[in-house]
Amino acid sequence: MLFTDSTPILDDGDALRERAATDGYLFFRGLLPAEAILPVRADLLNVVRQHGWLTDEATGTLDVAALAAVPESRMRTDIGVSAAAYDAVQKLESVHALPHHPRLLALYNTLFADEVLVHARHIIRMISPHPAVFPTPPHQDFPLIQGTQNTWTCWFPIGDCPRSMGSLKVLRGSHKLGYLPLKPAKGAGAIAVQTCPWEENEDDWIEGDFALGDVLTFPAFTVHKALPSQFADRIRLSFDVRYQPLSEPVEEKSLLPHCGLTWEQVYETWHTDDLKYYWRKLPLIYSGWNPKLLQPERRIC
Ligand SMILES: O=C(O)CCC(=O)C(=O)O
Repeated sequence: MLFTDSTPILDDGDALRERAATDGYLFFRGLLPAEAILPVRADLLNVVRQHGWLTDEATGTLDVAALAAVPESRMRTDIGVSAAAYDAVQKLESVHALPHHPRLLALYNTLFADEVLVHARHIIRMISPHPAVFPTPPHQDFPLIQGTQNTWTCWFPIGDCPRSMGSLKVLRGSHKLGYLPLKPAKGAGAIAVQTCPWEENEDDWIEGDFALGDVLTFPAFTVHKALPSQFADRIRLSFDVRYQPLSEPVEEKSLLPHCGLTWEQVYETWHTDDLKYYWRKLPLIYSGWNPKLLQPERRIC
């Protein structure tokens, strides 16, 4: 089944909450303007080019042999490129500005009917055909992020991303299941929810061809996974970023960079100060971290 476009109810908080309570996701066609995304795409591909992997910018085609020569130990297999390339991406000011786009802030402000906290930890996937990189397995974000259960993931591609390029799909209604036991898995996060009877109904998996600007968002218990890419030589660029009501607890790792760098290192070449440490000015409530939530259970249902 295909995503329902919620653009017609974008400004109606009650309608958004009602639909999200039923489906466990919201999808918006063209929410982000091309002029907000294209400069970020250029910045990301510039990093890929500097590492010698890009052969065609328009399509995001890679020199597969050059990328495959990067040893697995130097890869960020959850991201799709080397750790060094990902550090360079995390230093980009444009990457940290995009999640604060007014259209995203307005969406979550309407959805939460509350002030919005943008998590500072943005994940920039650059899913590539490197042999150690696998499609993201079916999982819930809550064990990985914790804090309030009312944290929403926002997934959007940085360029067109049809299903054939490995876009994200969600299991409709799975947010109602609460926390699901885990098993180890290949792919981003390295965990998957255990196979359960609800997975047998393929019709409950909702998917779609994303065009530049389309946005998918879902709460912390919604099961989601990536489709396998049909392209042997293309990079899939996407953001997954997170938003929550400001008045609810946040786990402190959500405010750290998604790489080994410090914020001071991330900020080294920025031209503006507005977004530096923006969360320190906010009245945050912190929650603890429960490592047990990430421990795979042996029982398979
Ligand atoms: O983009 C992907 O492949 C994974 C994204 C994801 O798991 C998420 O948005 O939480």
